[in-house]
Amino acid sequence: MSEINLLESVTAFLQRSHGHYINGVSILGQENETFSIINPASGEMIATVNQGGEAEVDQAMQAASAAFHGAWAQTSPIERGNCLNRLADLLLKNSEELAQLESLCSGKPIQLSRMLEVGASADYLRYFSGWSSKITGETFNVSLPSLKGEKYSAFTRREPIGVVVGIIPWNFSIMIAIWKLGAALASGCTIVLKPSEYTPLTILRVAELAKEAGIPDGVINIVNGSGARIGSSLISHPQCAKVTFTGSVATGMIVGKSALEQGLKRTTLELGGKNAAAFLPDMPVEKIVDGILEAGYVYQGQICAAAERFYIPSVHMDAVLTLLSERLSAMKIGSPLDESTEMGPLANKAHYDKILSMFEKARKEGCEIVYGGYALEGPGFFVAPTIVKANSAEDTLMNEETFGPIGTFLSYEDEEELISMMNATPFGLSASLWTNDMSKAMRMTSRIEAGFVWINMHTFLDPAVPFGGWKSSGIGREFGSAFIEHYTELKSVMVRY
Ligand code: TXE
Repeated sequence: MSEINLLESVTAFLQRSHGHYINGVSILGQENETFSIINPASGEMIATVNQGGEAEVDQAMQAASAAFHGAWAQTSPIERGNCLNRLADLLLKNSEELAQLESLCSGKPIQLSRMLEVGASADYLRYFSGWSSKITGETFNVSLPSLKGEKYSAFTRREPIGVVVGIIPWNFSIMIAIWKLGAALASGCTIVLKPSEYTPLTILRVAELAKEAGIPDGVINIVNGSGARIGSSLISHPQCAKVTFTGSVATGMIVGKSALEQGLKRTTLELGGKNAAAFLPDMPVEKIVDGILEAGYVYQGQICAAAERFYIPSVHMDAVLTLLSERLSAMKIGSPLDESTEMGPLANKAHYDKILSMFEKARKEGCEIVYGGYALEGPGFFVAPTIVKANSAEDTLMNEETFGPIGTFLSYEDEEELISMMNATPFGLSASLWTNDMSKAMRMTSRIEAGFVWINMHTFLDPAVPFGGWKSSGIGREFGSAFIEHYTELKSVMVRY
């Protein structure tokens, strides 16, 4: 099969001058500096974007604050939900344009862009739309003395926290932005988004659709630029009440520290990890391999919840790695714009270099590279999907997040050893157990230190189910009703009558 034809609207959008989206208007900003957007499948520049500075940060934060106290505060909860629903409709109506743009910028295979970046984003918006009218407090019986017959009552209100700064990574530039935006807007907050400098384009188009959906100006703003240049200005801005961040642990720590130091600003940090997938001995080899492919290799492994440490019963190890090598060698690697592509390039050059250095590290430490471990010839940032057999739990690839298509494998003998190896990490975002013995899986689940545990599946998220990390993998939860606590402040009101 060959590449799909790019829509005219995609080509036209790429040719525009890009900058920021503030108070309902696309602007270029005051800085002269631009940065390039590189198509990771070709290594070629496809657009440029103006770098933001203090002026754009201030303009966006002021616009978000004015909308928070003005138009958005005057929009009823039901109408806020209607706005999110109309935006979902428009995402679907413009689905192909958004998916093509995203695949060009991120290297995501087009089918995944359609399904996750657009389809799932619309579902998340619809889920959050329902919550906008269901955010409630509690009432209380008060035990204060009544000397002259006076009575008391008390209740709590959940009030929107204010202007939220959303810092977005490059792996799901629409969907993760929608997670933050949906939660903020449903709660009555307004938002300033800072996309990744690698993938800043598609969300600019989404902001235009938000205006078409009737979301008032200033409710959604976007400032583009490098994190190092504008990250701290956004966090320290007096109008910033909360920061919601998804990205690496290292940057998440900087963001969290800075938010605390800048006046105990609230944070939701969804960080990386070194997620484990464990297969119990009752699983047949074929099923184990299907599970590994689902858990570790979708979208080149560039999913924060994906598994990178694979624990296999020693009796199955050789057969599993042989079959997995066969399946990886049959995988169709190629253009993200080819509908039959199963694996595209890594998302950017810096990440590609990091993955190549991880291959080297594995070799230096004497790990066996069972399959892959090299860059593919030709243009673009392509690498082979890779299988590494670790020597021990101490190997770098059993401990450091690669965020790439590298599964690292270790065998185990018994359940106790397995649980202790799974938990021996400073991270705790997700884990999976694969077995037909449900009672064993349920007993083991309660001992796993992770914010999300799957049984016989991995990586799938649903807007109704809270998502977030234990330990160094984060603070706070997205989705479910759990998000409400993180986007509202609790106010207690007591009345004497
Ligand atoms: O991520 P960062 P990068 C991992 C992955 C990758 C590595 C680096 O292994 O190779 O991180 O990728 C903004 N203040 N993950 O550099 O730094 C930045 O501009 C405020 C895992 O892209 O975490 C971007 O918008 N913001 C991960 C966002 O933070 C700052 C997803 C994320 O960038 C900032 C992505 C600062 N000082 C990468 N510095 C996951 N697990 O989900 C940067 N940023």
